[in-house]
Amino acid sequence: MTMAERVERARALVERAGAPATLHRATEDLFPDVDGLPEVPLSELTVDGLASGIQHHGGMVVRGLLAPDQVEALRAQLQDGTLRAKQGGASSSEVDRMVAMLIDAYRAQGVLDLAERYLGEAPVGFPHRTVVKRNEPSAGLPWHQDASFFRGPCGSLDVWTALTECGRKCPSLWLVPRRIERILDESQTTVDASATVEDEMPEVLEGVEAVRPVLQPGDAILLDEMTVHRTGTGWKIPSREVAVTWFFAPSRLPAMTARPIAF
Ligand SMILES: O=C(O)CCC(=O)C(=O)O
Repeated sequence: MTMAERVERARALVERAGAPATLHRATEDLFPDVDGLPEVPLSELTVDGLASGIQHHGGMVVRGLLAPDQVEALRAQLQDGTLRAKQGGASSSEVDRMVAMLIDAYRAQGVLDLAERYLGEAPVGFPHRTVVKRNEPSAGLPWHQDASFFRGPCGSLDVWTALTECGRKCPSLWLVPRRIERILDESQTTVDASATVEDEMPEVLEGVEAVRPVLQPGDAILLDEMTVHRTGTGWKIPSREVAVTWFFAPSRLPAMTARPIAF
């Protein structure tokens, strides 16, 4: 599917969407003894585990979310650097191929199916938030919640997958391993650091320590728009490579200027 076809298909899904679909709720914490983020191999990832990780711990680590051959195929697309469609969906054949490859990999690994069961509907995304990227040390985001950018809670799912080792020689993410139910700074609309969020951090971190998972290629961090996180620290190599996709229920799509895409 080209990006234009994905935009068309998503338009139909969003038009058809009725009342907000029900997000899969974690009735209990399936990882009560875990202080940081729960970790499971992909073969043990269930929708209850996912809900528990995100809604009780602020996120979770999934080992081997992408297989080695999928990681290598995606990395091979990065010869010319980051591949990202424009917000409006303007694309190129390289970006179309990359998105198709990423979505096919998610489908083959059961991630699309899991996202659908968790979100309550077949998911859609945004073109500029479905990305395979190579970052250099100058890149990075400060502490934030994506709910600030999405203008409120929307029950999303973010899959942040390392394509190179991330955490020792280059950053993964720093995350607050607890559920935060309020938006710390609703006016944080850019990627600039927010003094309000910085002021809130001591309270947000009271009694817990921020975590910075060490990921092997193919390992992923799963989080949502309420998770307080930032780019990790510690660059010892020139670049890192990562695949990031935000999944949304069409009936709870944030009001963004970008046009959604179907997977
Ligand atoms: O990739 C990163 O370092 C940060 C990504 C992030 O925080 C986000 O997409 O919300």
